[in-house]
Amino acid sequence: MAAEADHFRRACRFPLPVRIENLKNMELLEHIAEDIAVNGFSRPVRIFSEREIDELNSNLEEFLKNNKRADSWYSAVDPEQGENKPVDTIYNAHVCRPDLSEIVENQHLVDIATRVLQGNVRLWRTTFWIKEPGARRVEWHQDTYKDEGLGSFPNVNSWIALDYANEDNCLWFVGKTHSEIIDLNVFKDESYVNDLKKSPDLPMPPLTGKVTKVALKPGECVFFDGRCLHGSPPNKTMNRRAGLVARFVPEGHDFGRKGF
Ligand SMILES: O=C(O)CCC(=O)C(=O)O
Repeated sequence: MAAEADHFRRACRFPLPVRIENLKNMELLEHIAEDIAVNGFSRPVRIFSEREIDELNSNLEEFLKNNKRADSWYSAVDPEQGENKPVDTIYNAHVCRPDLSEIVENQHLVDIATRVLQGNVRLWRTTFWIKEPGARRVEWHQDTYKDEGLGSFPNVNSWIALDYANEDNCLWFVGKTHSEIIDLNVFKDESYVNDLKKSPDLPMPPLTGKVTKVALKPGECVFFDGRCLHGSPPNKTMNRRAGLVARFVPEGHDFGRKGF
């Protein structure tokens, strides 16, 4: 993380991580928008204070325990050895929990999405990503919703850390990959698939590019274009690593019947 932090520090005179209140400062908003335009993902931004995130976590504790489900869509290749517990998700919890919809439709998040997408936005979907100790990697992917046939569309995601997401289990991005859709055959590359089989770790991506690991503390957030190639390593820590992602799209974007 040190190299990435240095890169951001050089690019911006604000200390890291920047605080969401400072977004009233248009200059900072511009920096975040520029991060995403250039690299596909942003520097870490603090959304909630420690007290606020502790309170949110205690309000969510039972809900997460009772509603999380083992997911599998992100996994094309199982490792032949090593721990490989599923990743748990909860989709669109904001629809039934007004406290969550208030959080994800927070004006600061909407302001960033509006600036990045250059027009009015709407919240499209949310997902809790819950990695208990031993939960597997999320393989390298672009959020193009292949199964739903949604393809490439303008979007901005805010992934808010509920727990510590350290360099070894946070989101990893390959910068500058958000401007085109990667051919699915790239993910079938023999040496990449062999790496996936050999070990439960997240291998190097199947294309050339700079990998940046955006470590976050509870209450911090990374913004990204879903088309920026991303993934996350297995959770080898003794603690849960959970995050809540809110996905924004242009207000008038029509997904047809499937995308709601
Ligand atoms: O939380 C993770 O590990 C994966 C998140 C992700 O792929 C996403 O939000 O699109």
